[in-house]
Amino acid sequence: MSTIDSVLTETRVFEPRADFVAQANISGMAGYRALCDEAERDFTGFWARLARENLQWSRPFTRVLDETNPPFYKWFDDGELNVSYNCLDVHLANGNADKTAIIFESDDGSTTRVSYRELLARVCRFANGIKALGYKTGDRAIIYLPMSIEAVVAMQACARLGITHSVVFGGFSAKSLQERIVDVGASLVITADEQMRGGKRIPLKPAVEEAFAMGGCEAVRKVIVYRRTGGDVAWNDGRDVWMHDVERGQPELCEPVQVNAEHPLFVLYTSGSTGKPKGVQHSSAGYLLWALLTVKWTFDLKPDDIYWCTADVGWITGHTYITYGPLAAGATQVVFEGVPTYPDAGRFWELIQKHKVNLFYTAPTAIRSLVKAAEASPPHHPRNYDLSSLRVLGTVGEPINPEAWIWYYNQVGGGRCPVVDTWWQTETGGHMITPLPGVTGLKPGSCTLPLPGIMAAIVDEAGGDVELGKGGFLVIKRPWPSMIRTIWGDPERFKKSYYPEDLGGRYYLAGDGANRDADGYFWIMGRIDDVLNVSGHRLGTMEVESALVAHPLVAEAAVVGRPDDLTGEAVVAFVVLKRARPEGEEGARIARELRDWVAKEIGPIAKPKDIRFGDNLPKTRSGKIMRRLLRVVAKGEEITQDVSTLENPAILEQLGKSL
Ligand code: 6R9
Repeated sequence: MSTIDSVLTETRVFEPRADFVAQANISGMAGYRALCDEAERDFTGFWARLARENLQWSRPFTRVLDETNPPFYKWFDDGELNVSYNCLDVHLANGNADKTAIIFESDDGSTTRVSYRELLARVCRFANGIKALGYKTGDRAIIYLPMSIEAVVAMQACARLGITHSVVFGGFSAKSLQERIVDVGASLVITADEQMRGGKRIPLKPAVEEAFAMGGCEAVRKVIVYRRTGGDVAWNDGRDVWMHDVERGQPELCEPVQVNAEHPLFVLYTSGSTGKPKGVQHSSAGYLLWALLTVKWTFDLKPDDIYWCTADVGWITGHTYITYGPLAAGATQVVFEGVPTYPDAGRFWELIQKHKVNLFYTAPTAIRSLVKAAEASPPHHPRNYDLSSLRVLGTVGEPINPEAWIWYYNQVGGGRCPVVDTWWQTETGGHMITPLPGVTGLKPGSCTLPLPGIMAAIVDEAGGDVELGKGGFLVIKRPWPSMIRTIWGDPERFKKSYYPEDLGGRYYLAGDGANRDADGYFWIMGRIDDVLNVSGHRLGTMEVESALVAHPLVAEAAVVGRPDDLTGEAVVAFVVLKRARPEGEEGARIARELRDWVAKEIGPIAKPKDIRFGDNLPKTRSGKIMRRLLRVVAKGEEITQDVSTLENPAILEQLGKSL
């Protein structure tokens, strides 16, 4: 890794505007440095202060960080609190009972608003109902729901009772659902009859039936069903119960169960390097603290802001930046059921205009597809909407190529709004490396600097620091409150995956390669296994992708390595053009043009040996490109892996064809 040379040539810097800095929650480099210095000087004192100032404890902690059994760190571990109390009740006590908590925008465009008072009442009634069914602290519930107020209610109700939830994204298959029910040992499943996406009904409850038919789910006593569409569903009388019947007649007050700070709030499954998903276990207090602080810091949230994160609650982004962080911060947020392209490609912009959204958080893959859509359909270009309410734009999930960044900044943000490119992971619980809108000069494509208290660094194979400008492994040298506590049921795997002995067993290994420029800014090069070695030169797949996407014809590109006799590895590029997929002679001509382009942008070494054109790329339902599959396709091998998590499996065959 130490020989990675960053070949990104991005040099533009966008400094924060003085008027923004003046009003920012963390104001200017001096404000940022003061917090970083405090953390350096007195690490535990820094975190203790923040935890005391920002959370309501039913039993105050006296111990801050327990490092006696690394890497099983504990935070605030003699303290007690309730997460739902800290997200809801606190706002009733401070005069915000009637403030809107959620503006729910359904697929068909109707809007429902709930205030903090109403949301608390719903959470309490549902929690009381679950309690009446015999559930209690320590039980595990699987939540398999569409984007809805009900999903937030279900998660918060679990938190209120100390029931550990595990949300399974509604797009996941019955098989994935069954595996998670079994692994987490769930005794309760909360689902819906169907979900609505892009004007279509998609069944959910039938997948639960299918999962049960696969066996292993015998511990599940009840299936609670939210009636979303009223569609016909099979019913098991002893086991199934409607959500509205569970809530009916229940009191609007439910005493929160005070749990230990380390109590597992949730387990969320994520892909690892092997086929079996890992159940990432998060804590209660440490997790919530960072969810709350990062909402205030990264998005510069103000009391009157309208905030919108487009993620699904099935992903970590939806957990931290919809269900927990914004509510703990007392924000008003949009929760959106639908998809960005329905009824047309202007839906996001129309929603920002309609609800006067100030803080907008989405994924680079969404931005890239909207760039494409805006070019194909000029009426739905963001310039045709009033987006003047926007103040901060965010991205998450993958590196953003500078071209998409610039489009986002100019076309969506009107050249006025800072773009916070937030690097973090399911395992980190919240933002780790990100610009702060009133602090950091922005460089398109860089997630810039670590947040205060986050000891991010880049090291070599032996765990030694590398010099600025040299690439390496991204690590976090000290524990932080919202970190993963373990892999559910597999502490050994937790240790091996994230605290490898080669690095001394003390550094958290993120699994990303990264580089730091002369200003100390971090540039994420993609997953370690996505770094290519071509003729002894290391290349980030992301860098080649950035170069390709910079070409005027290219909408999206994914690059993988393929073993090559001559050069060790060869670059294979999968490309989606802004126009129809080219074939034959035309395809060959455009491929040549793109090769020369990459050679010009980066250097001849990065020239893709093989370019395949597709109508689309294989993506998970969360929008991540499945490079693992593309590597198989690039080698011309048959796909034997499970492709059930793919949004569009048919695309694989098309991409398998050489020109
Ligand atoms: C929050 C989330 C984590 C992986 C991570 C990295 C990539 C996320 C990024 C980014 C570059 C960013 N990633 N944010 N890469 N810049 N701003 O996405 O969690 O689904 O666990 O993915 O996503 O490779 O390691 P998760």
